[in-house]
Amino acid sequence: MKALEGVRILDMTHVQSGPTCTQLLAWFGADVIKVERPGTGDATRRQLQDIPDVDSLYFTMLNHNKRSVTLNTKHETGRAIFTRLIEACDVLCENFAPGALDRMGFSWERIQEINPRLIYASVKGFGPGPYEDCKVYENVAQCTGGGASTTGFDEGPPLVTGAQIGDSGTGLHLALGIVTALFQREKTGRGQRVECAMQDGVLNLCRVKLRDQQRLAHGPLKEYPQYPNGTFGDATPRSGNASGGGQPGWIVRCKGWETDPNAYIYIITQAAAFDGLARAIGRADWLEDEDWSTPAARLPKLDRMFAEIEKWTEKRTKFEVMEILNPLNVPCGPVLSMKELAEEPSLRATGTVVEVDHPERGRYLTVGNPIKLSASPAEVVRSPLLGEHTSEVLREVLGMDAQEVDAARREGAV
Ligand code: CAO
Repeated sequence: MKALEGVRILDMTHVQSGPTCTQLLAWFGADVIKVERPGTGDATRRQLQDIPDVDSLYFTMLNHNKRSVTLNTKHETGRAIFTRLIEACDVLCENFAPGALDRMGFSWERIQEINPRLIYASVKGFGPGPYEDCKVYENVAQCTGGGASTTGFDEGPPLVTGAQIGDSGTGLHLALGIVTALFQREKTGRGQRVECAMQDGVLNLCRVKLRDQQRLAHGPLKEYPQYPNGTFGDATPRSGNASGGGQPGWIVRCKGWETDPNAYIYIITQAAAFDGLARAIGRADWLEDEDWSTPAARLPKLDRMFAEIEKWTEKRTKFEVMEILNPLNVPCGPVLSMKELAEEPSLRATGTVVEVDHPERGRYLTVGNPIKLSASPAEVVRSPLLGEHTSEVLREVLGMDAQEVDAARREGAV
């Protein structure tokens, strides 16, 4: 049995944020019915295509374990079918531009009339306020949620990160909101509205930077590279590779850095493991020297400390450094390239990286479910072709017969 078996999701999501959410719910066993516009479908099917006329990896990697139905929700018959799907589902999930579902004739009030048990979940760029009508993509959310202003180096411009914290991050937030609302519905019998703004999701993930904003009022942020010689303004600055926690950390070069852009390792000089680290790099003298022996003494010269550590790491590969420092309990991690992650056997063994077969593109690699439930294992099933399950869903879920489905098809509603 799967954890969400019996839960049916009417999936009106597209691009990345919403599909991330419904893909997770599908991995937990929900029946996710993706409704797409006839003819075109989710725009990502045709974006960043690597093989002509074949669903892109952008689409396939975000829409596993779902069924696809094509339905024109602006067509009268299409709207009637959509209404019946709302009656038959537990959750409606969407991430259209603000107001799109209302413009189709499905306001929250109308949805509650059709099915008071339905949970109506949405991702939008912003919550209520001056920007509520704006369309938003990933990097806009990273900029407006505090990610970009706090990422990068002090002397450089704001930077966005490779991790899709605006899209996939907000999808994760929404998934939690949906299962929480399902849990509450068990007790009340009623659905509710679940809303996640991408700005809010990014800010939530940047929580420690708002912490630092308030700490600034009480003096410089001593773990930041700007301390002690640089200047602090009135807002949380970019912290380079400094650790966001109370234990100093930095990225240092390893053997081969001159030609390999990922020959680096992150090292955290946690106080409890500092003795071992100092001895390993040949600086046991630090332990006897009051200028170096305490965390407070080291704080004003973290740059010099990491430069010394780097003299040692530069002579070893990032994996050799891991092998030496791990037994000493020094928290550290090599900078892994996507190539290395794709080939990593342990990630294959746990199903975090999996190969999937697709009828049109053949085998491809994807990220499986990163959340492991012992009693509800996730099996990754390829993404659906556009409209692959239209007849199946209309018959099985709505009880329509073959003539009704054909008629809707002739009308252009499906
Ligand atoms: N039948 C008929 N019409 C359909 C349909 C269907 N099955 N599915 C979608 N449509 C219509 C919508 O109703 C909408 O029409 P109106 O503009 O007349 O209301 C239209 O298709 C386009 O929807 P959209 O405005 O959401 O799409 P877009 O490509 O212009 O914008 C995006 C995309 C992502 C910017 C916007 O949807 C958005 O801001 N979403 C919220 C934030 C979000 O999730 N962003 C993350 C995106 S991933 O980086």
